[in-house]
Amino acid sequence: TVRALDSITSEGELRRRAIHVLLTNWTGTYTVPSRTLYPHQWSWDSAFIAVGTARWSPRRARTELLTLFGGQWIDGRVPHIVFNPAVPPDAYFPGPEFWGARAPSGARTSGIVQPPVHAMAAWRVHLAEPDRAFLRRLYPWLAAQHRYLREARRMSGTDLVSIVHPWESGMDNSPAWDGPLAAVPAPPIGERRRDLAHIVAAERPTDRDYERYIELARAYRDGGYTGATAFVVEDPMFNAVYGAAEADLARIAAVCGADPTPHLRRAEEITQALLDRLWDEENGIFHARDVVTGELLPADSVSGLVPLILPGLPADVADRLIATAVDRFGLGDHLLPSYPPGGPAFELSRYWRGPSWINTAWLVLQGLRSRDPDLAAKLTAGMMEAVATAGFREYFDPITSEGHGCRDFSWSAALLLDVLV
Ligand code: 9YW
Repeated sequence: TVRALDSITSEGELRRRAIHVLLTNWTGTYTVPSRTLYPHQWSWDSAFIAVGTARWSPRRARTELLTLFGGQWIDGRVPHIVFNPAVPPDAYFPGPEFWGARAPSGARTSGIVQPPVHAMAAWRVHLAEPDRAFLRRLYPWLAAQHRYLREARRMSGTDLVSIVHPWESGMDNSPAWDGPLAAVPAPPIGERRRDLAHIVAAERPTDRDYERYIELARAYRDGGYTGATAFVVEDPMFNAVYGAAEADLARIAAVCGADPTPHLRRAEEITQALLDRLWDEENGIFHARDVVTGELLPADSVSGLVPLILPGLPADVADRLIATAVDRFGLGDHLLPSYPPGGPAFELSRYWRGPSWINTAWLVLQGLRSRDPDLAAKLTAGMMEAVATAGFREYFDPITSEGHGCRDFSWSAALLLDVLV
């Protein structure tokens, strides 16, 4: 059976296999998320990959991040995909022709962003092997990335930043987006989806989802990659990561001889704005807010647990979040699902509508470690159990740990290496 074939027994073997995945997916300057599905450089994937790569080759981890920032735009944004010119243009859709964008370096890129986990990653890479020259090089680029978010994306006029496309959340087809997406007109895309050549349709977003993703991306592109789209949302994970990254930027600034105080102040402001605007006191979880309608979006998702990583989150809120994670997401029993198994939109194997992902588990783990070491140990064990059972798959059945999506998925390998240490 698949289980027997893929069963990995010892931690040493797990580590060896994780490094093997990262070696196989390394291109010389960056790591592809997957050889089959994602042949270019993805923004938040690279940050997670750098965290794990730092555990065995800090030099490669530094290269990974520096390569990604080679795709940064003048306005500071770090695009969600930096296209590899050596890969045939039709290998991935929507590719470089669709986005029609170029960074000052000449790199062809997309025009949207992903959760800004990069300062968190840079700090961890530095901790693995202190290198002040690396931080000095990256710090202005990280600061510019955050400046872009602050100046172009505070669309509600508060301290929270908005995403203008579900792809920017990193959780494409989360049930949280069902409401705002339904309001987006969806003409047929007339292009063949490349993902369905590799993965069965039942485990991926639907064609209707894709039609809307393409329509939103097209509208944003045609507006010169500025302003709003029909989808403007404040997402808890995106903002929590943004706040935690400001706290790490303060540490990086201090090493570089720069003033850390503006970063610390912003981390506090973002934390307070999350509490004011996205905390759902009745349900004990953070919910996304639709900036177009002003309404809080009702669906629970793992995104709403990620604010646990904020160093300044009040203890009573953290306690309630942990209770929600245990009661509704089964934290402690199995690997953290992307959507609660008892919820009305739950699907066992469809992408971000239920399956467990290693990266969101890792983010929650960063917030759990100091707050509840026992639960943190259980979550780590769940991550190890999933990959030991199924291999380094893209996502996992939250109940049985059966693997789904592509194999040899880079962040699953990288973040496992990080928690094995
Ligand atoms: C896509 C690469 C990306 C991730 C996203 C995940 C998926 C679909 O794959 O996006 O084609 O970009 O949802 O979080 O970065 O691994």
